[in-house]
Amino acid sequence: MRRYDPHEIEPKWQARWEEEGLYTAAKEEDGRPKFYALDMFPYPSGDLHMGHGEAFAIGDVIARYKWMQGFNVLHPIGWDAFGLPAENAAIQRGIPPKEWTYENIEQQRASFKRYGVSFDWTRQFNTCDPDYYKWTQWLFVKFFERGLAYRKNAPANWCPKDQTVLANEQVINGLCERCDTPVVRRDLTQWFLRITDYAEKLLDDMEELRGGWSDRVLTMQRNWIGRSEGAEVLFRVAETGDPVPVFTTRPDTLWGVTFFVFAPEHPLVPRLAEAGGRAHELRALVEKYRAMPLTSREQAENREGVSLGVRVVNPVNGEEVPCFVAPYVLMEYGTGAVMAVPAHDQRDFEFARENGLPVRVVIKPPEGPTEGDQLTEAWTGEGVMVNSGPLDGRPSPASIDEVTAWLEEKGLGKRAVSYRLRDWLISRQRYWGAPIPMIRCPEHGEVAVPEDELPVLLPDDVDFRPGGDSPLARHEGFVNVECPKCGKPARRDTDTMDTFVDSSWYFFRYCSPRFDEGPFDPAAVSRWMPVDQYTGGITHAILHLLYARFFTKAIRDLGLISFGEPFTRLLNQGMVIMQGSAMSKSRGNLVVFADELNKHGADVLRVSMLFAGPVEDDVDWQNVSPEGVKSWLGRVWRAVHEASEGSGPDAEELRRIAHRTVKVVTTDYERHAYNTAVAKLMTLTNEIRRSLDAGGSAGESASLLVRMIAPMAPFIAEELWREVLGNTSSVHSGAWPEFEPALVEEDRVTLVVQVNGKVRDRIEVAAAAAEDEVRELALASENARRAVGEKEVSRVIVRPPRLANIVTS
Ligand code: ANZ
Repeated sequence: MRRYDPHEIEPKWQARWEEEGLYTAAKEEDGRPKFYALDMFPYPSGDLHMGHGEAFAIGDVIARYKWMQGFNVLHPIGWDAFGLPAENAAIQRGIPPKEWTYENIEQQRASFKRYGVSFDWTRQFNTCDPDYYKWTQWLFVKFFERGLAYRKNAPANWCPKDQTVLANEQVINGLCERCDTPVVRRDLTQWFLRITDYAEKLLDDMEELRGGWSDRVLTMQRNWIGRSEGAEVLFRVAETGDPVPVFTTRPDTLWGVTFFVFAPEHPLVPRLAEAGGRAHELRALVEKYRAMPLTSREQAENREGVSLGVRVVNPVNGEEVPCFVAPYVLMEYGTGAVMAVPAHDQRDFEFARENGLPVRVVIKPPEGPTEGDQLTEAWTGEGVMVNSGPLDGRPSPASIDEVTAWLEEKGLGKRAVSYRLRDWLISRQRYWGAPIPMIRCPEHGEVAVPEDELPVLLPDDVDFRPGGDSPLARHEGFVNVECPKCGKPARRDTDTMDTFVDSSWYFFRYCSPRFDEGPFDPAAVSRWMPVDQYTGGITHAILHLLYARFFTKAIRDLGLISFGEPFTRLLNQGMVIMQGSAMSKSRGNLVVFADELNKHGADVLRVSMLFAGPVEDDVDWQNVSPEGVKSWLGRVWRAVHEASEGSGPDAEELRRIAHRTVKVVTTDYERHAYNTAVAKLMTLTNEIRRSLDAGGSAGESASLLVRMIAPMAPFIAEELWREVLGNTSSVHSGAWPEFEPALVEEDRVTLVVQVNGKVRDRIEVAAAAAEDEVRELALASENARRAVGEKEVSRVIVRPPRLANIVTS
């Protein structure tokens, strides 16, 4: 018998599959149901890393399993090839970004092939290909024509090191997400996409995604959009008569307003400071507040602020209260002004204490002090209303509606909804991105580049090093153009688009990647979309997914498609870490994917990643055991060889076990529980071994085993299937096994799962469940896992089939 040598069989099948065109999705309707399996496409910054090793093993198992079940699978790949990582790396190495990027793509492509990923390579594209970004630009122009893209002067987060603007979400604790440089504020005129127009739809349509997306991700999206219901209330400046609306979620606290706060950027601030006779003192302070990075202002511990010297009139009681400017009020939220209720809002409370302002209780807490000057913190709960004129004695929650109705009646306010979500700033002052296809004409203002002149190509001959102006702004030939409307001299926009724009529609392009009459062929999209299963890291749980959802809705409103959600099901795998922390070169705990691939081969590495734990959990490389997996696959190899030599049917008992395994492993594949599937397949391997050792046959069971391991370990499965079991067509096309119902019927008993002797769960199991299976089931129990919590499991005492006791240390 030949030895199991991955390095011999893997290159062979890689070449054969390519020759046979096994993974090219059918272009035409062929009677099979479609399945669009999508993996988040990679950045080409260097070769693949361990994280890719996990993510793409999962994505590939999903695709292959569907293939074997008879689906017409679309499993495409491309590269998210624009962006700062490529540009910075290229700057450090002195190679043009394009060259560097395409070299890395080739390297990653070769690694994917060695890893046995079943991509349809005929559909590959990269977002930096002019054939792709032409359509990114086209979509931008369509958005512009519909008023969804607009240019405005706005304060922006600026990273002095990367020389670019950052979105709020790219600023972490005041530092640049990429290089940890403190972020400063700059006023720039830039392009925005009006995602806020879709805030309500983005929220409402999440209903469609329930069940297909994890609650965790849905909650993250919901919080990001941040919908608040409340009222807009009209205050008036006593000295000038200016109306000032405020957004509040607590109109029931209107009688407790003791001061009023404006954001430093509020347009009324300069004029009011003038009116209050404080213009001079205020200017420098307001500038200081404005310069604070937006993200850190809200959390500013110091509740500083300055008096404006004017007062506003509270519409409910005619009371006049003093006005301030403070950095904790943001211009981007609500109306940029706040009615301050220190007794019931913690930030207002801190501000009042810091600045010696009165605190008036209007919602009586059930216990504790009720006098403003005795409070030690704001009371934000419910209570009975006091000091509130006509509403005294009412319960506070109910009065929110009453006050709002009363305000509406008097014309002093109205119901209002506010969102945390901001419009999406997409201008980047960098070279390696899709140029924004706009021209600025002195006469005609912002003019879109006409469709027949797209793409606006990125010139190759630029000085792409950062500093001062952006590289494109320094390129005379690029900048100076004629206005498409009047032909007079005009200037091109020299910014490029945020790469999140590129990745907001790539999944449409895969459906018809060479289509040249539009971003996609509507017929192809209606055939393949929406994506049936999207797989990728939890790090993209908010932005990428929100932007992709927004694009899908906007594209629908352009009339190009008829659905509004791009991804029916979403799977977020965990990260690959090392001894509890992220792998990195500087920490010295980096495991290099290519080295592991060279050492173990693709099948062993793939199964090792899948066996390491539930897909959603982080995988600690420390606990990954390629040696263990290699020895299992070696056992499979030998058992299948031996089984292929025998004749006659498998023993009844072995058949029962094998068919039962088909049943439970199929369920595991359905719920992406690959780790438990591997455990069950290991058990089946042992049973086959035992039968063979006893002189029995195992041909049927071996054939079932090979098919069940095929999605995870495609090379060894194909070798055994075709070369050893003598099949003529690939194991990967349409051979998922079915079980015989009569063989899987079994007696069920109740397994009691204990943690440290306490009963935590009861699970129905087969009366014949083996020790391994019982242990697996016990460890997989949600209730047991909750009881174990952070503790370490030291051993599991198993008395199959009725008892398992998990002992922690
Ligand atoms: C008075 C009040 C009394 C408030 C009270 C809260 C509690 P959410 O829930 O996050 O939507 N606010 C409004 N605009 C603001 C801005 N531009 N910058 C900072 N804070 C702002 O928060 C809504 C509340 O945040 C609003 O309701 C307002 O304070 C404040 F007992 O009004 B509230």
